[in-house]
Amino acid sequence: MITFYSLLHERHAPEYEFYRGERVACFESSLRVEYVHQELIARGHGICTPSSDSREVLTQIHTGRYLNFLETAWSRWLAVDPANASSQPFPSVWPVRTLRSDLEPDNFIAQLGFYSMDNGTPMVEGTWAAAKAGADCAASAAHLVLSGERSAFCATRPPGHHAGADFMGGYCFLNNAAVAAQTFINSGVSRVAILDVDYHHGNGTQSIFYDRSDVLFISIHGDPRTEYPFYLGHSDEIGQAAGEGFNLNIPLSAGTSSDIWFEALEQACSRITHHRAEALVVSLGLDTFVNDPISRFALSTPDFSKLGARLERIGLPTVFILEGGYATRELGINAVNVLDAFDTA
Ligand code: Q9C
Ligand code: ZN
Repeated sequence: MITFYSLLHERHAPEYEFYRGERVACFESSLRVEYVHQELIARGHGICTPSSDSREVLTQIHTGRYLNFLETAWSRWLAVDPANASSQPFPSVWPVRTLRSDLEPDNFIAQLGFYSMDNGTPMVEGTWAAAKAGADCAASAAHLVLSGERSAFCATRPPGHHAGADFMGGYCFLNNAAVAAQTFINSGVSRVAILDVDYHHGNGTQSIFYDRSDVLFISIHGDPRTEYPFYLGHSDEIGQAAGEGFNLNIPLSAGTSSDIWFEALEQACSRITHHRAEALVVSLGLDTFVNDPISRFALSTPDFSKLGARLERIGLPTVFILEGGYATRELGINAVNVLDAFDTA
């Protein structure tokens, strides 16, 4: 399967995040994509650098002021104090209920909270360049599939599915899956489905398309009553206005077996067929893996082949976007198992 990849991902390499009150090495590391890249080459997949500029489509997915914030964040962090060059900014205050989220404050840390859903999404100097390259890969993959290729894969990081129209979170900055889906729509595809199989609910993607009927969003994920992102992803979220009926959440308890997970996948696949989708975007998180360090489903390495084969049977032109997956050494094998099974099904 043709894969889009940019070395610029390496420029997003924060040193630490917070975990249970302590500073720990980032789970979402550069090595993740390097393992995927290695495995793609070992199994003979072609690798391309992105050929499309996602700037236009990004303005359809994200607000102008959020994009401007992200692009200029690092220089304004340095403007606060040049010594900030060697430290990672984290938000510490958020506009929750009763506080105003219409007025952007002038203070940089207050802005960071204004545009963040958590304090778990560290930013560094190269974050914008890496995230933008990922979005360019997503647009490129959709264009390749529009030109007649059956499928394409984006071996990108940072991931995207927690990022909404005007906020970052969950290691995500730009919503790559939304970029791919919107690229299909812009080229005249009337109905697109996004299937999010990451362990965590794709709150950003859901919120971006929640009132639209042209993009069906389906997510299978850890129940938000106990799992991140906690505040979205329940089964009663079905879409609103024109989008009513075009959002499907299948939350499963932490600890769910792979048999139950594949039953949920059947439900998702039949909804995609029923929607008469013309193209599919898969938010391919591999943190459903049994040995994932921050997630609690039980898929095995062979299960990822089973997933790829089932997705192929949907029969649609498909763009795969890498999302989460933190069992770093196994990530390449698990990801490429999905792609190889899709290719050979
Ligand atoms: N501090 C994705 O899989 N919290 N994001 C983890 C460790 C957030 C995961 C707890 C998990 C976000 C794309
Ligand atoms: Zn995840």
